[in-house]
Amino acid sequence: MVRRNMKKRIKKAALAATLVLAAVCIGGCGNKEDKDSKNDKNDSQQELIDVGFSQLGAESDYRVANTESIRGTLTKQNGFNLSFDDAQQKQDKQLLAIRKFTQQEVDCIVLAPVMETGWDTVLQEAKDAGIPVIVVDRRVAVSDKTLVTAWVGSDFRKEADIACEWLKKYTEAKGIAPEELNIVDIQGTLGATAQIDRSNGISNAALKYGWKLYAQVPADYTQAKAKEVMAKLLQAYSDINVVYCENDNEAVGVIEAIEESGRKAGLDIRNGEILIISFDAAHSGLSLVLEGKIALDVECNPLQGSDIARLIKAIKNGEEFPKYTYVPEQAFSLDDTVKSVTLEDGDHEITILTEDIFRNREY
Ligand code: GYE
Repeated sequence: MVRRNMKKRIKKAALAATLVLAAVCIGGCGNKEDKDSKNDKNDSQQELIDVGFSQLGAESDYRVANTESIRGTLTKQNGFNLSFDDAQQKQDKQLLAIRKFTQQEVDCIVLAPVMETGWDTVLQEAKDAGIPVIVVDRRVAVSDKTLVTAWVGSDFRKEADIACEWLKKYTEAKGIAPEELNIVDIQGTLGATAQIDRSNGISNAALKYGWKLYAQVPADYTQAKAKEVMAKLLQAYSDINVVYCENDNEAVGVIEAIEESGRKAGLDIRNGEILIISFDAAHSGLSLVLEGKIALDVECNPLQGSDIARLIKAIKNGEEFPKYTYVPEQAFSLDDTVKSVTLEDGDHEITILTEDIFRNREY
């Protein structure tokens, strides 16, 4: 054991040196199929790569799919020996898990952080031990950028901007004036990157376009909390006509609250329906798009396993790797009033959801 750790330490010192040379930012690279990571196994005689994965929780369908994607790819068969830790949405538990992985001298730590701040010390400890850290999904706000070896995840601000531009175009097409929109934002876990970027997206758009944003209330990305919060909002504001839900599980809870209050979720604002916007495009969300209850669902892609596996191997082998990898995403609606929206980086098509597309989705 002692000798193994010594050997690992020497390997890590060499790795830490090559990391600095190897990290190159070559922009986003797509989510290649899991095949890739499976193909490059010839590792039967090779040592498995020890990976510690600190997952923030199991609060949503996105999260469950994200865990499955990563656990399903970092398998022994693919050359990995994975230790998994579920922090149940508690940062303290994630800090403990990272310290444990550092003490175990794993070859790589994968961290899906519950919030942005508070990581400097533990990540410095991992770096001092020569352990590369791959952050996935949300981001960490650290003063020393080299504490993060690489990152894989989504552009949450772009997701939000697509949603807001769609709302602008849709309501314009229906002849609804900006000041007629009475919006509430059901926020995610406060301090999480996805929450910060999605909340900023809607508050900026409301300001820019003259929409009324009645309230922004956190609901921790869960169905139960969102239902509770929405029931109160419906009592406080009788003329809400748009709900911006920061994930699908929240949208499910919000729709329950709307229906229990005697109102309807749908696209016909003029006839008293409440228009729902959501994020993730998980199975639960897309089935509500098909039912016409969610107007627009912007995908947040949890399938990051193959990108992560590829990164770990590149880091280990001292090969070049991208510092930031963005997973591909699209936006879905049943309604074809808005065919595409234009952001600074160009046009983004809105996918008109069909039964076929729905059935063939991976999560
Ligand atoms: O949208 C939500 C989840 O950080 C992208 O976290 C993630 C968000 C996702 O629980 O469903």
